[in-house]
Amino acid sequence: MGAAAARPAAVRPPLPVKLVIAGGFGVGKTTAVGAISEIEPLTTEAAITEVAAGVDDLTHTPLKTTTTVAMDFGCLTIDPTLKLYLFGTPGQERFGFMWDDLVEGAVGALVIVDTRRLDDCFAAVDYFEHKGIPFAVAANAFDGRVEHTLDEVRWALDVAEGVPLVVFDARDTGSVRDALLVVLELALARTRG
Ligand SMILES: Nc1nc2c(ncn2[C@@H]2O[C@H](COP(=O)(O)OP(=O)(O)O)[C@@H](O)[C@H]2O)c(=O)[nH]1
Ligand SMILES: [Mg+2]
Repeated sequence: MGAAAARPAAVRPPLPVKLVIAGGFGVGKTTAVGAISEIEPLTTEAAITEVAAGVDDLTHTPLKTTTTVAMDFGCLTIDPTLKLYLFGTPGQERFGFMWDDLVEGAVGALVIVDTRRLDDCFAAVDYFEHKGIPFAVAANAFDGRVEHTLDEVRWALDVAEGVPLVVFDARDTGSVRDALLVVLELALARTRG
């Protein structure tokens, strides 16, 4: 018997589980990773340039002065057996080529949407639908409210019946945690078949 097998369960390192935090520009991905990560989140924010300012719609995010150019990274220990590694996607479509690499090995995804800009959010939902990666959709309650009922959001984004849809606050640790647990449940249900 190898040394590893003889070790008691308590000292075994937690199982690493990769989850992706996706969604369009300015929906709250970096905010969510920052709210939940137990390590100082690694972000690749860069100042929004004059050029990008014309490309990325800042109407609803006027205070946003930085944008994620590669990804966000954070982690969260769920219990002694399980640790989540969170990978936040860059939101802009011109970085779309990175998504296939970023989702490699992920067991699930949380797709964050801003209900004031549903048009910008469809691409991310569509992406995970086609990839066959289990995902949940989380409407970020900017200023404590969402613009539409969840039924309207589900209809507008064409979210399938089996895909959980929740309202959350990207700035609130407990709220982000609850949303991630929904994704985890979904992923575990998938592995159990
Ligand atoms: N009022 C409010 N602002 C938020 C919320 N979530 C994010 N923000 C702000 O919205 C902007 C975009 O968030 P960010 O996390 O950078 O979006 P990302 O592009 O998806 O990473 C930032 O200025 C955040 O401070 C929220 O729930 N309520
Ligand atoms: Mg970001």
